[in-house]
Amino acid sequence: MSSILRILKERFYPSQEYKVTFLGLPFSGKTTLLYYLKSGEIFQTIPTIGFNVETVEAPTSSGKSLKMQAWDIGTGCGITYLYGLIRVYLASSDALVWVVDSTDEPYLPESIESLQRILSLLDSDYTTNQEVLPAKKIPILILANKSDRRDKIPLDKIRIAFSKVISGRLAAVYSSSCTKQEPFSASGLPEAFDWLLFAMDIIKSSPSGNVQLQLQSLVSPPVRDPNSDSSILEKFESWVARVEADIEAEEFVERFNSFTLPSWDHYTHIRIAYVLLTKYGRQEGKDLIFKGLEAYISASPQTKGRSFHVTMTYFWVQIVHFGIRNMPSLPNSIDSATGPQSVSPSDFADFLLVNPHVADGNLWSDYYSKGEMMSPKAKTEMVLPDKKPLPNLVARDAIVKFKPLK
Ligand SMILES: Nc1nc2c(ncn2[C@@H]2O[C@H](COP(=O)(O)OP(=O)(O)OP(=O)(O)O)[C@@H](O)[C@H]2O)c(=O)[nH]1
Ligand SMILES: [Mg+2]
Repeated sequence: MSSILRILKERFYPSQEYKVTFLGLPFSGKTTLLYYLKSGEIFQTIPTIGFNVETVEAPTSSGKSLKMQAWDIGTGCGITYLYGLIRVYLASSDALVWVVDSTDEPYLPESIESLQRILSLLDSDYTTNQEVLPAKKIPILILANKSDRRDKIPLDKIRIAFSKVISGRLAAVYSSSCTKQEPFSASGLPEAFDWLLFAMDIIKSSPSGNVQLQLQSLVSPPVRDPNSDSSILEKFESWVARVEADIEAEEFVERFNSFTLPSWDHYTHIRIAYVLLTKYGRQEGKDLIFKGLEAYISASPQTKGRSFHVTMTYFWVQIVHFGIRNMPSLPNSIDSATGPQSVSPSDFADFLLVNPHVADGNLWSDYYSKGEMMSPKAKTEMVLPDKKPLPNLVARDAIVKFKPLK
């Protein structure tokens, strides 16, 4: 199934450039780095859910520029639940940039352990292949980030700490910083990316050929890691397959309005939100979702025993709207008042690819306690989250439009 993901990734994000995945624990600075490379500016970020995909040009100390399609995998919801997805996305990457918050000593062991786990997963996927162990071949650039801060861990200490994990692999540790604190500094990056460019060039021209091609020709099924939350990955992959065979958006809306949808489950809810928000914009789309769901639940035999839940509906509308904003090229002007737009099913596949977390039906529990979400009040009126705030669209849009926050 993972091959479906790889094919879709290629279809929506074809690229002649190197494909590089930015990963690391939450708050390490991945998104700040991505948008610094994209625009030369430092933006105020918010924890990323879903992915940010940008074609960026990194400076190198040799003067060559490294053009790459960069995937910033948001770990704002925690990295643990993403391992299954990460291994799939990494399998079609040319390099991994592992970002470490070098001011956060208590979390250094967790950062090392997470990288170790990801590399072991990659290795185990391919142990049946005699010729190539991708995790040993894909260059790994470890950035000891936030090096502008006085309380940083010394670079040598970070190098030693990561040495065991990266031994035998094509890997290097560099310090880096991206900050708008005075004096403005973005340093260490040219040296670090020079190494990365060099390393990727070596692999590309290595006698064993292009790692990418070898990866694609592998047919062995991935080895399951019992500790990894692969259920999300499986669900997500089944969704992607489902989109391919799903009815067109127009028919989907008609059948929603006539209470005759092919099924009534989490996938259907997300597609309803996606189609109506992209077709009618935020204001009208939200009203149609609320009214439509309420009417559907009271009229259709498919929804027997269910009742309409205001806060849950609002939560998913917000997550889907945020996810649409996450897409590198917005399918339609979601906030415009220009009237209904046409939406193709492939847009929805693209949306899922960048926002795989929406397949997790329990995502709300990152924001709300069970007691709060299941309270009678939350059912009938919008209740604010009691664990952490919902993703903030205003801040996200500021990043998307590349306007520095004053
Ligand atoms: N001082 C300093 N702060 C930084 C640097 N890079 C990022 N930050 C700050 O660190 C915080 C987290 O940065 P993000 O880029 O959002 O981190 P992230 O890794 O994308 O986090 P998630 O999306 O949660 O996975 C923000 O407040 C940034 O301003 C840096 O080089 N120096
Ligand atoms: Mg981020």
